Amino acid sequence: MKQNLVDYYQLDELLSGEHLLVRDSIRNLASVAFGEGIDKWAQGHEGIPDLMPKLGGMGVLGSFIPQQYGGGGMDQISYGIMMQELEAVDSSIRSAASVQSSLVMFPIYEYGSERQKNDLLPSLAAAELIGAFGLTEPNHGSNPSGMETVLKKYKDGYLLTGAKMWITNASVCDIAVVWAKDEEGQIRGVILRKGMSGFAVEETMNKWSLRASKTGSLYFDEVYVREEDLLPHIKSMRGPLSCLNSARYGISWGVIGAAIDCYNVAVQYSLEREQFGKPIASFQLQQKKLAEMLTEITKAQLLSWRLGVLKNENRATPQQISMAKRNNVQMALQVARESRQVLGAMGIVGEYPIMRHMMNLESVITYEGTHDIHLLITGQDITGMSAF
Ligand code: TGC
Ligand code: FAD
Repeated sequence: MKQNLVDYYQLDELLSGEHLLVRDSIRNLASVAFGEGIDKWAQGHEGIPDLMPKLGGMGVLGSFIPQQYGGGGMDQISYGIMMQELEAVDSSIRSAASVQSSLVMFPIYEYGSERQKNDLLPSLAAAELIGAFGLTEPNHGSNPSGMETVLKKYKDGYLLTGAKMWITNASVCDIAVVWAKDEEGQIRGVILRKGMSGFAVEETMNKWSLRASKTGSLYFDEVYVREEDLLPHIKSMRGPLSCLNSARYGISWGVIGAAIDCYNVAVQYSLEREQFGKPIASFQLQQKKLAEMLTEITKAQLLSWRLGVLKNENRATPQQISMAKRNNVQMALQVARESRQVLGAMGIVGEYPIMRHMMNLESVITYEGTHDIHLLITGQDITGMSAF
């Protein structure tokens, strides 16, 4: 994997010394740990060996969680930069880090009891525990409020019944933060542990996208959960949706990494490949592709950087996050498609990362809210009217 800097608007000047250090070190660490094997793992639909311990060792799990709970105590821009450097290698790697950080550690930190935080967050940061986040169901994807997974009062606790589908790290998780409706119709977060009676997992195979990531289903057949297994400080859809804000923000940065990786390969290839006695880089049509890619990457960088500043100040709205997630994923997918064309037939082989990024991004444009849903969120913000 080869990844050079793309900094057309001197955005590095807006980053602190710590941000630059984070970027350079995660870039190197991720490249060494995963760069060489990623094509083989993705082609083989294999899990990445020791993925979570390696991510834990890099300090990318819960980088924004305070240090007293084992996190990195870093700011939101550092988190975004980490996601960018991981996704420059493969979206599967960023996925694993964003689920653990934004979808498992974040809700425990934000809505958990002091005991839950002390018990779980340091182990999640160190990857001694692997977490999963269960919101999507077989019948409810874009509309999670319709969820059918239920919590019914039983003795001193509850019985959890239902199923979640398309869950990253389902088959390898030690714990799962699962969202369910209680008898009053309130949305509750439940922390399940592997091995609980009635809790089963199943891996989803045969994916053409995110092939190096583990995806699966979670099944709950009257799983007995104690009161202390519930997140005490949230009883609303605001719980899971606020986790999505954090993950979507990270994705807005992450996909820039994938786009830059594709763009760099396309530039290099166009300079080296000759047709009609000239480098293909000399043809206007190829230059148009490269110029547009660089323009779009630069615009996406500005969006994510500004969003990071707002997020650091606790001022980023969910709607602003939707705009950045939607724009930047679409941008990265477009860059991957155009880059693939620059490489001609060579664009489809595993020696180059482009096709793998492109296929991965087909999932990224769907998960964490589809491209359509994020547009409707913006539409609602403009008009005040819901078109869901
Ligand atoms: P709505 O009635 O609008 O809101 C219900 C309550 O939630 C609040 N809220 C939010 N709070 C924080 N952040 C947000 N983004 C929020 N959006 C809404 C809202 O204020 C209200 O609060 P309260 O206190 O009044 O109860 O909700 P709705 O049911 O109409 O749904 C709105 C909609 C469609 C936008 C939402 O459901 C949605 O975003 N759907 C997309 C589903 C989605 O993104 N699923 C992702 C699953 S996780 C995943 O994909 C992980 S991929 C992992 C990987 O990287 O590998
Ligand atoms: P649907 O909601 O059925 O949508 C199908 C199509 O209809 C889409 O194009 C959508 O945009 C469109 N549509 C839906 N509603 C409207 C509307 N009102 N107006 C216009 N168009 C509409 N979920 C988790 O909870 N945890 C995870 O860890 C997780 N990991 C994932 C990993 C992968 C690899 C994938 C692919 C998905 C993952 N998901 C996860 C699930 C993901 O969040 C959902 O796939 C996503 O929210 C969309 O739901 P759906 O697939 O059911 O599509």
